[in-house]
Amino acid sequence: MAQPDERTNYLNWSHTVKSWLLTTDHKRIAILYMVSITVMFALGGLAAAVIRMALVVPQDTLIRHETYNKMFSMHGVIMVFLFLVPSIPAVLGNFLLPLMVGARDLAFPRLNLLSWYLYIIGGLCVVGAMLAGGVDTGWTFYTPYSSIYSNSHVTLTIVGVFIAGFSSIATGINFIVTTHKMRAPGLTWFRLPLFVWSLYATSIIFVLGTPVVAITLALVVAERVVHLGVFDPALGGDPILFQHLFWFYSHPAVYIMVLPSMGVVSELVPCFSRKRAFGYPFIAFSSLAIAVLGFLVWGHHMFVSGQAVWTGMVFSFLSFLIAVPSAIKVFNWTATMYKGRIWFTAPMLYALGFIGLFTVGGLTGLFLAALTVDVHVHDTYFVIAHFHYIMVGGAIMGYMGGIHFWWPKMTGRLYPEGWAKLAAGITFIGFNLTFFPQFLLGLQGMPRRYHWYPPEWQSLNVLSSAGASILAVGYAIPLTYLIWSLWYGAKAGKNPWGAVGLEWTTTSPPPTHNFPRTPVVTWEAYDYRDEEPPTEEEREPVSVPAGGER
Ligand code: HEM
Ligand SMILES: [Cu+2]
Repeated sequence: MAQPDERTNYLNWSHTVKSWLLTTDHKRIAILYMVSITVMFALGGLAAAVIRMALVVPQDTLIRHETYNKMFSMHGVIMVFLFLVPSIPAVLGNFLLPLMVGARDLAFPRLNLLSWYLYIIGGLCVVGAMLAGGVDTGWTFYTPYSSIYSNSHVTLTIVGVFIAGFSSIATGINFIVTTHKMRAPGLTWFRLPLFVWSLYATSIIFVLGTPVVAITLALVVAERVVHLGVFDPALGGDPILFQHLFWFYSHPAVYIMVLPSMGVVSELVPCFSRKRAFGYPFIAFSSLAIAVLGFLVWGHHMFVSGQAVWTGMVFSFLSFLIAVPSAIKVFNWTATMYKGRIWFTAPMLYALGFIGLFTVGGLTGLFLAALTVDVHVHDTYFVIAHFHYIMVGGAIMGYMGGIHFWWPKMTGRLYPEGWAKLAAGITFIGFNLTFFPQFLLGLQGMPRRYHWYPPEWQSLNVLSSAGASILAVGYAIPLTYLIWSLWYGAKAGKNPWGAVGLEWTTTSPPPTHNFPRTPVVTWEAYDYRDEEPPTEEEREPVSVPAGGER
């Protein structure tokens, strides 16, 4: 087998800083994003560590309450806007979409580079605001606190989130156009990998939702700076209007965070069960259904805001509906595994972790969607546990699974599988130990965002903090061996998992233009007919000269 690193590929054709900072290659931009979001994850994680340390004792001995408020705000803002939202789309999506559809790049390569710069500028504003003294509004920026009373760095933080929002919009437009226009000959919509469907659905939310939050946040700044009067009742405004506008984006945004992970899991499960994906069209359309329904349920965040009870009931009902497409996915993954020859690789362990933990998150979402239950547990640790089960247990597990699955493709190197399995196990245990006690705390009435609590809640809080330290170890191990593998890892062939999908037909790491010739697709998605992984020759695509078709 020809060793990939003997030829030029997207990584080694030039090593200059300029060739990286001015690249329009989707694969290099994906790497730039991967490095930047990892830094953000570390910053957000640091804030989480301070929060959990402070909560070990019922009274604050470690930090003052202003600092505590700033820590959870910084944690939320960074994790949501600068880590989870861009994570899978901007890293794995950027890298894989053109490879998966058999194209040379995204439709608008320079827009792609611009999106990274916007992300960096936005990120610098947010980090700058943190360094200048921080923000204390929570990631939700609720008015009138954010618009009138807070004397922290609300404006700079919002400017950062606003700018980073445009990077999401640019990515969304790029993905939508690429999926429509750049598919290789023979790659019909229903032959697309399910990951592409999930990116497509996510992109719809990017394009339709992000402008709303951008405008809303811009209005908060206008209100702070020139006292516009949109949210301030004294000036004829309405503070509840902010909540409507904010959640109109931010509920769909939770699906920005989890849909791409679902897409990753839809790739991993068939590959490591050596079976065709069960119910392909259902998985594909449930992504679109989630994208559409996601825009109709925002009021479930506002059950106790004083909105009419009838309105609450409608939102409650609609929120139950959105669980249906999520459940369809879980059902189909399970059915795909049924009677499959399951191969317990590290990526598959993460995928299994995703399925279990996402299900817990989704089911507790239904508790919260029940109007009468939510009145009791709104703004308690129950809500915190719910969304961490989905965003950490789900979205981040999916991201880790995807990184482990495609790492050999992205870098041309293999990582030590034993360490990877160990890390997946530690993550799973640490995660549950951190967040399961929070369900119990929430049910006992512990409110979120408080740093003082009665002593009877201490043991559960200590458990949670202990779990967080284990979780941190679970994330530190992959960081170490993945970096290690860049120099010392065994060389990866084209297709170490015997997976189907166009990205596995090119060398690892891929050449700058992805495929020597434009591939022609003659097979259906997830064509895992044999129990044994197929050989490389069997998966070699039929080829026509590059550019010959379009
Ligand atoms: C089965 C689908 C889901 C349902 C029915 C559901 C329901 C709910 C409800 C009713 C709340 C409001 C609770 C309250 O504030 O009192 C909530 C909060 C939340 N959910 Fe979900 N959810 C679902 C899925 C998700 C997903 C997929 C994510 C993330 C990827 C997510 C993230 C969040 C977040 C971040 C909050 C809290 C926001 C905040 O107040 O800071 N949820 N969920
Ligand atoms: Cu919601």
